[in-house]
Amino acid sequence: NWPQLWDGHMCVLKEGPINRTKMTENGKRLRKNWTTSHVVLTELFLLFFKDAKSFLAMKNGNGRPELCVDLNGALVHPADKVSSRKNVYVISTVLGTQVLFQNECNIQAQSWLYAIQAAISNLPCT
Ligand code: I3P
Repeated sequence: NWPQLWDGHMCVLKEGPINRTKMTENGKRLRKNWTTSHVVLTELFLLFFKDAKSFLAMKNGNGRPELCVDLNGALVHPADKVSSRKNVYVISTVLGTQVLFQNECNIQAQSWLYAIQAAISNLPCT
């Protein structure tokens, strides 16, 4: 028996496709591996799914996200120097994970930045 992340009361603040890669885990740099994910912003977590279908499946009790970023105490800011891509932002968590996200469209990328910043600032550990 596995605990379920989705309790039916979780509120989706924003969702949609985004390019992302993990860059650091437990404070250690990883080799980047960019993929397109379906990302779901909730009040507590930024969830990365393979696609929108996988998110739907999880809501029905099947499966889990590929990556779950704890927003409590996290930081998000522009990260131009760590990638050759444009419109790259980094989320850093208290546990030493860093995830980069990127969109070719700067308005799209920025709207994710603002939504994530707003969610973080509503959490106790800021
Ligand atoms: C990496 C891959 C990444 C790239 C990274 C490369 O090569 O091309 O997309 O990051 O650049 O090393 P490989 O596939 O062989 O691991 P960006 O696209 O973010 O620039 P880096 O070495 O400058 O991090």
